[in-house]
Amino acid sequence: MSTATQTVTEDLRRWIIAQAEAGCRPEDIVAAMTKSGWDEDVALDALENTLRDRLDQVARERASIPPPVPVPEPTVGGGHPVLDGGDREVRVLLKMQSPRVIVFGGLLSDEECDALVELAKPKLARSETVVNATGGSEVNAARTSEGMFFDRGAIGLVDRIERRIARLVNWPVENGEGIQVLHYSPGAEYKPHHDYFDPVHPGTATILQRGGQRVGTVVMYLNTPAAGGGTTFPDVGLEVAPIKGNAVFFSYDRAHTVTKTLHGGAPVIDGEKWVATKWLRERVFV
Ligand code: PD2
Ligand code: ZN
Repeated sequence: MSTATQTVTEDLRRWIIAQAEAGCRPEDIVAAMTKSGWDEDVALDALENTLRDRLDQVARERASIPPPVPVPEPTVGGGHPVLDGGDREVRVLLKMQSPRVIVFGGLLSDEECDALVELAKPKLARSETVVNATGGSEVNAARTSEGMFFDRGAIGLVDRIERRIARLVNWPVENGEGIQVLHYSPGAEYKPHHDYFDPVHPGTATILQRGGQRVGTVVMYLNTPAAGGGTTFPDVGLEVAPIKGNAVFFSYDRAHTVTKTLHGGAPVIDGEKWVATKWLRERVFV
């Protein structure tokens, strides 16, 4: 092969990056290239340019990760398996560091679950998701559930649950959005998504005026579906079983995929599913 005809293709660049990221020494990469017919000068140039571009790319990606902010965090460091929810003891069933996920056992009593479902039933409407362009909301095929919102503190029951959650996750009750109750019929699901608002979308600035970013979520299971309906975290292959009265809490200290908080509601296979979701903001939610 003559030097003049040797063009550095995208495939070759990808191969060089793969070798370097697998820990290959530069001299070994060049040796492998010359062995397969590359001129040594061309190989050296290709290596240098490719790795410099790759380092620039990694630096740019790192720079675009926003700095972390304080997030709600239950007092689980002492290893106590039961937490004081103020008016109720709540069990810690699972703790995961990244993503930060904690599964609570018995956050709600059966009676509280049933009461939330009955209060929500007459008010259900097809669930909407945020429209990124405007900050408004609309019906979306990725979210085939029906739902309704309770204003914060709307009734005694809601207020009591909100205060229990605030105490458990050490986050002011005022920073919480109103509780949302969702109902899924068989086949309904909530495709994987992040609960934070993506800063690149034009509508986000408007949404953030009401208390800043979301930094935590509590999904409470109000019934136990016959089959399906778990809450999935695809980045780490975790699925939380939807058991009546239990809840999954997760936090995200920046609006970025590094938090690994991609999550979804798996399709309900048999029966129906009821949940109540509480989203927590950085500041007072007005
Ligand atoms: O219903 C669920 O399991 C679920 C899954 C993912 C709820 C939400 N997200 C949510 O309300 O944000
Ligand atoms: Zn969600």
